Amino acid sequence: MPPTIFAPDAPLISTTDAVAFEARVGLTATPKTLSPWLFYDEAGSRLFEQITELPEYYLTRTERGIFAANADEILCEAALGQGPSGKLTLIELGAGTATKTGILLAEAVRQQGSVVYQPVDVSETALAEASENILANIPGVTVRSQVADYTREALPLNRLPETRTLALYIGSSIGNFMPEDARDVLRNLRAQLLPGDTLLLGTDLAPNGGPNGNKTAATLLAAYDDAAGVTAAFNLNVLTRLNRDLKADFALANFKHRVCWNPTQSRIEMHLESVIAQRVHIPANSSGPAFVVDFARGETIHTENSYKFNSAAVEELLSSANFKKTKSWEDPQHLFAVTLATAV
Ligand code: AVI
Repeated sequence: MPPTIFAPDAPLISTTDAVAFEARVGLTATPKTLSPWLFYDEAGSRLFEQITELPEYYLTRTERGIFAANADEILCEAALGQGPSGKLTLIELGAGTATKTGILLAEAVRQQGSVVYQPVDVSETALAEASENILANIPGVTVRSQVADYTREALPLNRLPETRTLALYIGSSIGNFMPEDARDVLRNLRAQLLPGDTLLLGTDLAPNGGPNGNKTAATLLAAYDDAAGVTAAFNLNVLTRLNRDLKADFALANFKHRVCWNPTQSRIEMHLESVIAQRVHIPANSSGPAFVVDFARGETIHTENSYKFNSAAVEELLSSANFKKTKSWEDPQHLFAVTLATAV
Protein backbone atom coordinates (compact mmCIF):
# COMPACT_ATOMS: atom_id res chain seq x y z
CA MET A 1 0.00 0.00 0.00
CA PRO A 2 1.52 3.37 -1.00
CA PRO A 3 1.64 6.43 1.17
CA THR A 4 -1.68 8.16 0.49
CA ILE A 5 -0.30 11.55 -0.27
CA PHE A 6 -2.83 13.21 -2.47
CA ALA A 7 -6.36 14.34 -2.17
CA PRO A 8 -8.69 15.29 -4.97
CA ASP A 9 -8.80 19.07 -5.54
CA ALA A 10 -12.53 18.83 -6.04
CA PRO A 11 -14.90 19.41 -3.14
CA LEU A 12 -15.64 16.33 -1.03
CA ILE A 13 -17.41 14.10 -3.53
CA SER A 14 -17.27 10.45 -4.56
CA THR A 15 -14.01 9.16 -5.95
CA THR A 16 -15.43 8.70 -9.47
CA ASP A 17 -16.78 12.25 -9.43
CA ALA A 18 -13.37 13.47 -8.30
CA VAL A 19 -11.72 11.54 -11.16
CA ALA A 20 -14.19 13.13 -13.61
CA PHE A 21 -13.47 16.60 -12.26
CA GLU A 22 -9.73 16.06 -12.32
CA ALA A 23 -9.76 14.73 -15.91
CA ARG A 24 -11.85 17.65 -17.16
CA VAL A 25 -9.70 20.29 -15.49
CA GLY A 26 -6.36 18.65 -16.25
CA LEU A 27 -6.95 17.50 -19.84
CA THR A 28 -8.44 20.81 -20.99
CA ALA A 29 -5.54 22.79 -19.50
CA THR A 30 -2.43 23.85 -21.38
CA PRO A 31 -0.13 22.05 -20.83
CA LYS A 32 -2.19 18.97 -20.03
CA THR A 33 -1.85 17.57 -16.51
CA LEU A 34 -3.32 14.85 -14.31
CA SER A 35 -2.90 14.81 -10.54
CA PRO A 36 -0.73 12.07 -9.07
CA TRP A 37 -3.40 10.91 -6.62
CA LEU A 38 -4.98 9.26 -9.69
CA PHE A 39 -2.13 6.73 -9.68
CA TYR A 40 -3.32 5.01 -6.55
CA ASP A 41 -6.26 2.82 -7.51
CA GLU A 42 -5.91 -0.85 -6.58
CA ALA A 43 -3.67 -1.75 -9.53
CA GLY A 44 -1.60 1.44 -9.14
CA SER A 45 -1.09 0.81 -5.43
CA ARG A 46 0.17 -2.68 -6.22
CA LEU A 47 2.53 -1.28 -8.87
CA PHE A 48 3.83 1.30 -6.39
CA GLU A 49 4.62 -1.52 -3.94
CA GLN A 50 6.64 -3.19 -6.71
CA ILE A 51 8.43 0.09 -7.46
CA THR A 52 9.66 0.32 -3.87
CA GLU A 53 11.46 -2.99 -4.34
CA LEU A 54 13.09 -2.27 -7.70
CA PRO A 55 16.89 -2.23 -7.82
CA GLU A 56 16.84 1.26 -9.37
CA TYR A 57 14.38 2.74 -6.84
CA TYR A 58 16.80 3.30 -3.98
CA LEU A 59 14.53 5.63 -1.95
CA THR A 60 12.63 3.14 0.20
CA ARG A 61 15.50 0.85 1.14
CA THR A 62 17.87 3.78 1.67
CA GLU A 63 15.52 5.50 4.10
CA ARG A 64 14.96 2.18 5.86
CA GLY A 65 18.76 1.81 6.14
CA ILE A 66 19.05 5.30 7.67
CA PHE A 67 16.43 4.37 10.27
CA ALA A 68 18.14 1.06 11.03
CA ALA A 69 21.52 2.75 11.49
CA ASN A 70 20.32 5.76 13.49
CA ALA A 71 17.03 4.95 15.23
CA ASP A 72 18.57 5.21 18.72
CA GLU A 73 20.03 8.64 18.04
CA ILE A 74 16.93 9.90 16.23
CA LEU A 75 14.71 9.03 19.17
CA CYS A 76 17.16 10.31 21.78
CA GLU A 77 17.39 13.65 19.95
CA ALA A 78 13.60 13.87 19.65
CA ALA A 79 13.23 13.18 23.38
CA LEU A 80 15.92 15.69 24.46
CA GLY A 81 14.64 18.14 27.02
CA GLN A 82 12.07 15.71 28.31
CA GLY A 83 11.54 15.31 32.02
CA PRO A 84 12.42 11.86 33.39
CA SER A 85 8.87 10.54 33.10
CA GLY A 86 8.15 12.21 29.77
CA LYS A 87 7.61 9.97 26.79
CA LEU A 88 7.41 10.47 23.06
CA THR A 89 4.16 9.77 21.25
CA LEU A 90 4.69 9.06 17.55
CA ILE A 91 2.24 10.20 14.91
CA GLU A 92 2.67 9.48 11.24
CA LEU A 93 1.18 11.40 8.31
CA GLY A 94 0.07 9.25 5.39
CA ALA A 95 1.19 6.19 7.28
CA GLY A 96 -0.08 3.62 4.77
CA THR A 97 0.87 0.22 6.12
CA ALA A 98 3.70 1.75 8.16
CA THR A 99 6.32 -0.83 7.18
CA LYS A 100 9.42 1.33 7.78
CA THR A 101 8.01 2.85 10.95
CA GLY A 102 8.43 -0.44 12.80
CA ILE A 103 12.16 0.26 13.20
CA LEU A 104 11.45 3.54 15.00
CA LEU A 105 8.64 2.08 17.10
CA ALA A 106 10.78 -0.84 18.26
CA GLU A 107 13.50 1.61 19.30
CA ALA A 108 10.96 3.82 21.09
CA VAL A 109 9.78 0.79 23.07
CA ARG A 110 13.40 -0.08 23.88
CA GLN A 111 14.06 3.45 25.17
CA GLN A 112 10.76 4.17 26.90
CA GLY A 113 9.28 0.77 27.69
CA SER A 114 6.14 1.50 25.65
CA VAL A 115 4.92 3.94 23.04
CA VAL A 116 1.65 5.29 21.68
CA TYR A 117 1.59 5.39 17.88
CA GLN A 118 -1.02 7.39 15.96
CA PRO A 119 -0.95 6.64 12.24
CA VAL A 120 -3.05 9.06 10.15
CA ASP A 121 -4.19 8.05 6.68
CA VAL A 122 -7.21 8.35 4.39
CA SER A 123 -7.17 4.61 3.82
CA GLU A 124 -8.93 2.64 6.52
CA THR A 125 -7.68 -0.61 4.98
CA ALA A 126 -4.05 0.52 5.12
CA LEU A 127 -4.46 1.60 8.73
CA ALA A 128 -6.01 -1.73 9.69
CA GLU A 129 -3.07 -3.55 8.05
CA ALA A 130 -0.54 -1.26 9.78
CA SER A 131 -2.18 -1.79 13.13
CA GLU A 132 -2.32 -5.56 12.72
CA ASN A 133 1.36 -5.79 11.67
CA ILE A 134 2.59 -3.58 14.47
CA LEU A 135 0.55 -5.19 17.21
CA ALA A 136 1.67 -8.65 16.06
CA ASN A 137 5.36 -7.77 15.82
CA ILE A 138 6.23 -5.02 18.30
CA PRO A 139 5.01 -5.59 21.85
CA GLY A 140 4.71 -2.38 23.84
CA VAL A 141 3.08 -0.29 21.08
CA THR A 142 -0.44 1.06 21.52
CA VAL A 143 -1.90 1.95 18.12
CA ARG A 144 -4.51 4.71 17.83
CA SER A 145 -5.33 4.96 14.12
CA GLN A 146 -6.97 8.08 12.74
CA VAL A 147 -8.70 8.17 9.36
CA ALA A 148 -8.12 11.69 8.05
CA ASP A 149 -6.81 13.56 5.06
CA TYR A 150 -3.92 15.54 6.50
CA THR A 151 -3.59 17.59 3.29
CA ARG A 152 -6.89 19.35 3.86
CA GLU A 153 -8.12 18.66 7.41
CA ALA A 154 -6.81 19.69 10.79
CA LEU A 155 -4.96 16.72 12.26
CA PRO A 156 -6.94 14.89 14.90
CA LEU A 157 -4.03 14.82 17.36
CA ASN A 158 -4.70 13.05 20.59
CA ARG A 159 -2.29 14.62 23.04
CA LEU A 160 -1.47 12.56 26.12
CA PRO A 161 -0.38 14.18 29.37
CA GLU A 162 3.38 14.48 29.98
CA THR A 163 4.31 13.47 26.47
CA ARG A 164 5.98 15.16 23.59
CA THR A 165 4.96 14.41 20.01
CA LEU A 166 7.31 13.16 17.31
CA ALA A 167 5.56 13.52 13.94
CA LEU A 168 6.83 11.34 11.10
CA TYR A 169 6.50 12.45 7.52
CA ILE A 170 8.72 10.01 5.71
CA GLY A 171 9.07 8.25 2.37
CA SER A 172 9.77 11.44 0.38
CA SER A 173 6.02 12.06 0.21
CA ILE A 174 6.64 15.79 0.72
CA GLY A 175 8.46 15.79 -2.64
CA ASN A 176 5.25 15.14 -4.56
CA PHE A 177 3.79 18.50 -3.59
CA MET A 178 4.42 21.83 -5.29
CA PRO A 179 6.61 23.94 -2.96
CA GLU A 180 3.75 26.12 -1.68
CA ASP A 181 1.57 23.05 -1.04
CA ALA A 182 4.45 21.32 0.76
CA ARG A 183 4.76 24.36 3.02
CA ASP A 184 1.00 24.31 3.70
CA VAL A 185 1.06 20.61 4.63
CA LEU A 186 3.84 21.29 7.15
CA ARG A 187 2.07 24.40 8.45
CA ASN A 188 -1.07 22.39 9.01
CA LEU A 189 0.97 19.88 10.98
CA ARG A 190 2.80 22.61 12.91
CA ALA A 191 -0.55 24.13 13.93
CA GLN A 192 -1.32 20.93 15.86
CA LEU A 193 2.04 20.73 17.64
CA LEU A 194 3.45 22.49 20.68
CA PRO A 195 6.85 24.18 20.78
CA GLY A 196 9.40 21.48 21.51
CA ASP A 197 7.53 18.77 19.60
CA THR A 198 9.47 17.39 16.68
CA LEU A 199 9.09 16.40 13.05
CA LEU A 200 11.09 13.72 11.24
CA LEU A 201 11.04 14.47 7.51
CA GLY A 202 12.28 12.10 4.79
CA THR A 203 13.53 13.82 1.63
CA ASP A 204 15.17 12.49 -1.49
CA LEU A 205 18.37 14.39 -2.26
CA ALA A 206 19.22 16.34 -5.39
CA PRO A 207 22.18 15.16 -7.47
CA ASN A 208 25.39 15.99 -5.64
CA GLY A 209 27.37 16.50 -8.84
CA GLY A 210 30.73 17.54 -7.27
CA PRO A 211 33.98 15.60 -7.68
CA ASN A 212 32.97 13.05 -5.01
CA GLY A 213 29.32 13.22 -5.89
CA ASN A 214 27.92 9.83 -6.66
CA LYS A 215 24.32 10.83 -7.17
CA THR A 216 23.73 12.08 -10.67
CA ALA A 217 20.70 12.94 -12.77
CA ALA A 218 21.16 9.46 -14.28
CA THR A 219 20.63 7.90 -10.82
CA LEU A 220 17.32 9.71 -10.60
CA LEU A 221 16.25 8.99 -14.15
CA ALA A 222 16.85 5.27 -13.64
CA ALA A 223 14.82 5.31 -10.41
CA TYR A 224 11.81 6.67 -12.31
CA ASP A 225 12.34 4.72 -15.55
CA ASP A 226 13.35 1.24 -14.47
CA ALA A 227 14.52 -1.44 -16.84
CA ALA A 228 11.62 -3.78 -16.01
CA GLY A 229 9.08 -1.11 -16.99
CA VAL A 230 7.21 -1.13 -13.68
CA THR A 231 7.21 2.68 -13.37
CA ALA A 232 6.05 2.95 -16.98
CA ALA A 233 3.14 0.62 -16.17
CA PHE A 234 2.39 2.69 -13.03
CA ASN A 235 2.27 5.90 -15.10
CA LEU A 236 0.19 4.39 -17.94
CA ASN A 237 -2.24 2.89 -15.42
CA VAL A 238 -3.69 6.40 -15.03
CA LEU A 239 -5.11 6.10 -18.54
CA THR A 240 -6.52 2.65 -17.77
CA ARG A 241 -8.21 4.22 -14.76
CA LEU A 242 -9.75 6.99 -16.90
CA ASN A 243 -10.97 4.38 -19.40
CA ARG A 244 -12.54 2.33 -16.61
CA ASP A 245 -13.95 5.10 -14.40
CA LEU A 246 -15.01 7.55 -17.14
CA LYS A 247 -15.44 5.24 -20.18
CA ALA A 248 -12.75 7.24 -21.96
CA ASP A 249 -11.09 5.68 -25.02
CA PHE A 250 -7.36 6.18 -24.46
CA ALA A 251 -5.39 3.65 -26.57
CA LEU A 252 -2.50 2.87 -24.25
CA ALA A 253 -0.24 1.83 -27.14
CA ASN A 254 -0.41 5.42 -28.37
CA PHE A 255 1.23 6.82 -25.22
CA LYS A 256 4.61 6.28 -23.67
CA HIS A 257 6.17 6.87 -20.27
CA ARG A 258 8.53 9.88 -20.31
CA VAL A 259 10.74 11.01 -17.47
CA CYS A 260 12.92 14.08 -17.29
CA TRP A 261 15.10 15.75 -14.70
CA ASN A 262 14.25 19.45 -14.40
CA PRO A 263 17.37 21.00 -12.83
CA THR A 264 15.85 24.48 -12.54
CA GLN A 265 12.99 23.21 -10.40
CA SER A 266 15.08 20.40 -8.86
CA ARG A 267 12.47 17.81 -9.66
CA ILE A 268 11.88 14.63 -11.60
CA GLU A 269 8.88 15.00 -13.89
CA MET A 270 6.81 12.12 -15.16
CA HIS A 271 4.79 12.58 -18.33
CA LEU A 272 2.72 10.48 -20.71
CA GLU A 273 3.73 11.31 -24.26
CA SER A 274 1.37 10.96 -27.19
CA VAL A 275 3.32 9.08 -29.87
CA ILE A 276 0.90 10.09 -32.66
CA ALA A 277 -1.52 12.94 -33.31
CA GLN A 278 -4.78 11.62 -31.92
CA ARG A 279 -8.18 12.45 -30.44
CA VAL A 280 -9.53 10.91 -27.21
CA HIS A 281 -13.22 10.98 -26.22
CA ILE A 282 -14.52 11.46 -22.68
CA PRO A 283 -18.29 10.85 -22.37
CA ALA A 284 -20.57 13.15 -20.35
CA ASN A 285 -20.20 12.66 -16.61
CA SER A 286 -20.98 14.29 -13.29
CA SER A 287 -18.54 17.10 -13.99
CA GLY A 288 -20.09 18.16 -17.33
CA PRO A 289 -20.85 17.27 -20.97
CA ALA A 290 -18.84 14.95 -23.21
CA PHE A 291 -15.59 16.40 -24.52
CA VAL A 292 -12.70 15.47 -26.76
CA VAL A 293 -9.02 15.80 -26.06
CA ASP A 294 -6.75 16.41 -29.05
CA PHE A 295 -3.09 15.51 -28.83
CA ALA A 296 -0.33 16.62 -31.16
CA ARG A 297 2.40 14.04 -31.78
CA GLY A 298 4.93 14.39 -28.95
CA GLU A 299 2.54 16.34 -26.68
CA THR A 300 2.51 15.16 -23.07
CA ILE A 301 0.27 14.90 -20.04
CA HIS A 302 2.29 15.90 -16.97
CA THR A 303 1.42 13.33 -14.30
CA GLU A 304 3.87 13.80 -11.42
CA ASN A 305 6.60 15.95 -9.92
CA SER A 306 9.03 14.48 -7.43
CA TYR A 307 11.09 17.27 -5.87
CA LYS A 308 14.66 16.59 -4.78
CA PHE A 309 16.24 18.66 -2.03
CA ASN A 310 19.60 19.84 -0.80
CA SER A 311 20.03 20.59 2.89
CA ALA A 312 19.47 24.34 2.44
CA ALA A 313 16.15 23.67 0.67
CA VAL A 314 15.03 21.33 3.47
CA GLU A 315 15.88 23.95 6.11
CA GLU A 316 14.10 26.67 4.15
CA LEU A 317 10.97 24.52 3.81
CA LEU A 318 11.05 23.67 7.51
CA SER A 319 11.51 27.24 8.62
CA SER A 320 8.67 28.42 6.33
CA ALA A 321 6.43 26.22 8.52
CA ASN A 322 8.02 27.27 11.84
CA PHE A 323 10.27 24.29 12.38
CA LYS A 324 13.98 24.52 13.12
CA LYS A 325 16.34 21.79 11.99
CA THR A 326 17.93 19.88 14.86
CA LYS A 327 19.94 17.25 13.05
CA SER A 328 19.93 15.25 9.84
CA TRP A 329 21.14 11.81 8.81
CA GLU A 330 22.10 10.59 5.36
CA ASP A 331 23.17 7.26 3.91
CA PRO A 332 26.88 6.91 3.04
CA GLN A 333 26.18 7.65 -0.64
CA HIS A 334 24.19 10.81 0.12
CA LEU A 335 21.15 9.60 -1.77
CA PHE A 336 18.51 10.35 0.86
CA ALA A 337 18.15 12.45 4.02
CA VAL A 338 16.13 12.19 7.18
CA THR A 339 15.87 15.48 9.06
CA LEU A 340 14.72 16.06 12.62
CA ALA A 341 13.25 19.50 13.28
CA THR A 342 11.76 21.14 16.34
CA ALA A 343 8.52 23.09 16.38
CA VAL A 344 9.41 26.68 17.35
C1 AVI B 1 5.16 8.34 -3.38
N1 AVI B 1 6.31 9.07 -3.92
C2 AVI B 1 7.25 9.47 -2.85
C3 AVI B 1 6.98 8.42 -5.06
C4 AVI B 1 8.16 9.29 -5.56
O1 AVI B 1 9.28 8.76 -5.61
O2 AVI B 1 7.97 10.47 -5.87
C5 AVI B 1 6.02 8.16 -6.21
C6 AVI B 1 6.68 7.53 -7.40
N2 AVI B 1 6.50 7.89 -8.64
C7 AVI B 1 7.21 7.11 -9.44
N3 AVI B 1 7.90 6.29 -8.72
C8 AVI B 1 7.56 6.49 -7.42
